[in-house]
Amino acid sequence: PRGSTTFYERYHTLDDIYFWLNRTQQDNPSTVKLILIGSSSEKQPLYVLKLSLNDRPNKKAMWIDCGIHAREWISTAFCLWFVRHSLLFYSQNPDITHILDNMDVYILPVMNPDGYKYTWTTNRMWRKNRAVSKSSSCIGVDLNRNFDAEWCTVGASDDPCSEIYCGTFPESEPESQAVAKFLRRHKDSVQLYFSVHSYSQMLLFPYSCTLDEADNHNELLELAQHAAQKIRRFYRNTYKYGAGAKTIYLASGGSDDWAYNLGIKYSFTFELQDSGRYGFLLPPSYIPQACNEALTALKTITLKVIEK
Ligand code: ING
Ligand code: ZN
Repeated sequence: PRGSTTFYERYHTLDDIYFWLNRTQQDNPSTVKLILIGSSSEKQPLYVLKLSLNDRPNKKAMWIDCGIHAREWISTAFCLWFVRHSLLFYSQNPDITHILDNMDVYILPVMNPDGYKYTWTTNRMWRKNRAVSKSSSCIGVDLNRNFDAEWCTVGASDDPCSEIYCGTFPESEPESQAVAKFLRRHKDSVQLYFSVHSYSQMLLFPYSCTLDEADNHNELLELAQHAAQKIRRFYRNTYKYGAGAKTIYLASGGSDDWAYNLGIKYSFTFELQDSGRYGFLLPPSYIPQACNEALTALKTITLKVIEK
């Protein structure tokens, strides 16, 4: 199935995704690199795929992570979709060509491999990672509450049994620590950060951890607004947009707030389809439109940032 369109219109097991990562690298040896950035608490590898379609000097970069929450399968499907789109349409589609001529892309398709695997084998609605707690028999930390952004102050819990458990300290989890270390090392080149979730159809930006506005709030608002308008025009679908705290809810320890405070001034969390009918159980037949909507948003924002 790999290589045919239909592969990207289905959800895939963790083993399938590891196989796909290797094949994608092997089939594109000059443009795709696999970077091992760490491993999960159950020792699954965390692979980042680096797309570098052109070797201009001093290129900027963007980061995309998917699958931070295990049950949000459309998120991981989007990372695969993005890679396919990039490799297939570079030098065909002017937008993706312009983006990849100006930027390298780091893509982490499954930030939470242990949780993702668990949603395939045992509990489809699992959200957290699968870390064992010292103080409780409950399993798992919410990786999007484990970053060092007003850690565990609001919209997070210090109860290991909670779905929004923040962990024992910021970056206590190998998955969040691997991402944070990688981005700290690459922060001078990484200009854009995207974290992909579902569901609720929103384009969010910092802050989620406080009601204070980000320094460049108006700029982020305008970027998100343009992206939402494009989705509405092309796909007749509605996405809300705004700072996380006012648009979805106050929540500390999120990756986009942390990346923003690190200095990545264009930092976004996308909540993909749908708006509640299927929720996390989005049927595979919705994958193409859901991914194309997110792709439209990502491209709209990135093209505008490149022009700045
Ligand atoms: N939503 C995000 C969550 O982790 C979010 C919303 C974004 C929180 C940014 C904090 C920072 O709760 C989903 N669906 O997971
Ligand atoms: Zn999520």
